[in-house]
Amino acid sequence: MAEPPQTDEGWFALHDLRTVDWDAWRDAPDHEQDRAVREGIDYLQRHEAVADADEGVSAVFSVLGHKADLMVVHFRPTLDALSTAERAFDRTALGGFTEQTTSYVSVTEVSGYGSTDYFDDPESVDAGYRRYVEGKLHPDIPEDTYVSFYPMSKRRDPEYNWYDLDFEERSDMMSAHGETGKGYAGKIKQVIASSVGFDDYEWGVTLFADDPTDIKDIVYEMRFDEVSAKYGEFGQFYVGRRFPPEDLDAFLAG
Ligand code: 76R
Repeated sequence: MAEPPQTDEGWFALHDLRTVDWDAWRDAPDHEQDRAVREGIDYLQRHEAVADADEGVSAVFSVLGHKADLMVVHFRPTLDALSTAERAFDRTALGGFTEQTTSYVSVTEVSGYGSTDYFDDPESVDAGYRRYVEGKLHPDIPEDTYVSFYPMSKRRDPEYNWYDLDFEERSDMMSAHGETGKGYAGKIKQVIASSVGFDDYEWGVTLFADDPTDIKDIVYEMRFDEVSAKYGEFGQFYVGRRFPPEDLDAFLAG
């Protein structure tokens, strides 16, 4: 058997994607719309403030195109907390105007393809590296930002089977991947979360950027990295923009 990398896990993630029933929304009387906006803002503010758990982060995004209108992203310490957050949205008057078209469940992950010092003894690595790992396991979400979310897997074809490769070979490819990624320092923030055992692909990738072209550029450039070119398989892409809960009214009016 090829050797799996060591991993460490942090917060669990739920990407909750919803369409708005615009016909029902337009037909609804003012007082129902007002209640939906009020309860929606209250829900989003409370969850962004993580009033429902000890720690975590949440954010809401408007999504372009037909696949969804809204994406609510939650990171929480447990799957149970995510489940509670998901159900609480359904119970709001806003939830009644939405349909959950898809969703994605995962857990933030770092893997030991590089140095294994952190995995052998987290105390042995320097504070800067620990902060770096901590930021991956317990990410924040930039405020005024574009987002791209997509699930992906590593291929398991007879010719290209990632899970059959020697550790060394995978490690070399991941390090080349990391080098490409470093070229986007300051432009792209990525959250990599494993969905093995939780959802249909193996990872959920969430990219944040001030400039959406940087999202296009990194995904395109990485297609030429050996690891993505030979072993990457991708699900659907969702692109959107974060908005503050107080702007829910404007989102629904628009
Ligand atoms: O060196 C390090 O500390 C980290 C190196 C690193 C790992 C191990 C790294 C760096 N990534 C790692 C793991 Mn990544 N990443 C993606 C995508 O669309 C595509 O083709 C791929 C989607 C992007 C855009 C991205 C960005 N990465 C992973 C894994 C787990 C693989 C496994 O365990 O087999 C996946 C699925 C994945 C996918 N990666 C970086 C980036 C960026 C910007 C970096 C460098 C900056 C940084 O480390 O913060």
